[in-house]
Amino acid sequence: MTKAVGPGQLLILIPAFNEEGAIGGVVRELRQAVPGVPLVVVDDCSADGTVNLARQAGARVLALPHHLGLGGCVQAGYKLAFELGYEYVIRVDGDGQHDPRDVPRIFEVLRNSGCEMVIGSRFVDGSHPHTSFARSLGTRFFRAILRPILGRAVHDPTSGFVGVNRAALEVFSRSFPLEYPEIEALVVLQRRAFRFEEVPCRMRPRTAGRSSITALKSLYYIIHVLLGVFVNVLKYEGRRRRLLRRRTEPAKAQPWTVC
Ligand SMILES: Nc1nc2c(ncn2[C@@H]2O[C@H](COP(=O)(O)OP(=O)(O)OP(=O)(O)O)[C@@H](O)[C@H]2O)c(=O)[nH]1
Ligand SMILES: [Mg+2]
Repeated sequence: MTKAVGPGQLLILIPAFNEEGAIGGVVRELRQAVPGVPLVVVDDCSADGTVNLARQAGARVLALPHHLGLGGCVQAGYKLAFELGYEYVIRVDGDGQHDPRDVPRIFEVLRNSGCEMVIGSRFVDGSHPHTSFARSLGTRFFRAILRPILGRAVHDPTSGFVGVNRAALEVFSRSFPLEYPEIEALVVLQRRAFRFEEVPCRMRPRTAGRSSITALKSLYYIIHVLLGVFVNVLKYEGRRRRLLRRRTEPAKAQPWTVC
């Protein structure tokens, strides 16, 4: 792959796991929506025809040798983009739920707002698209938890339709939650005083493949992400206190020196 040079360079990252029913269409739609923008499908060791279909449709494929799960899969893509020198990365899921026609708007806000992260949000304009009961309950719950932590509202904290700039890319290529990464990633950014913006986006129902978030997994999801969020908050508090202590402690007396 050729190295990206100069500012304004965008890479589209598509995590995919067993998405042979959708991946070809996703890549083709993206090529229409953002012609000329490089597309990389990060294949999470799929057991079906995802890799071949993605290539046939015109994407580059980073084929992981082992299954890493969604967070590891996205982080592998972030690392690649960072190493190649890209300025911006927009993640679009390989299941066809994100509408590629929204990518240019996310990119525009990413470039012009100076925010480190731009989230394609289902709910920002007050609309209530059809989502499962468990999913909408989880979204409400995490909205409430995140508000005091982030110091502002976030409407769609579980959205995977996310653009990042190079500063966030650098952070995420070093540290990114392995499972259910979207919510924890927001807390990781907040610890660095990074800003985010939400852009209203269409979200389509899945027409092929299977969602990772089954009813039973929703409970595991909530407990797992809650723990991750609090560990991140505690880490941040610990670091903030140490910094404050260092600033307020009187300077240690210098040992006598004989001249
Ligand atoms: N399920 C799953 N998806 C993965 C994994 N690794 C990469 N992915 C891809 O990550 C994207 C998001 O996965 P989804 O299961 O659709 O998760 P989601 O979009 O948050 O949940 P839904 O709204 O229920 O679809 C898809 O493009 C998957 O193909 C993995 O280990 N498990
Ligand atoms: Mg999905």
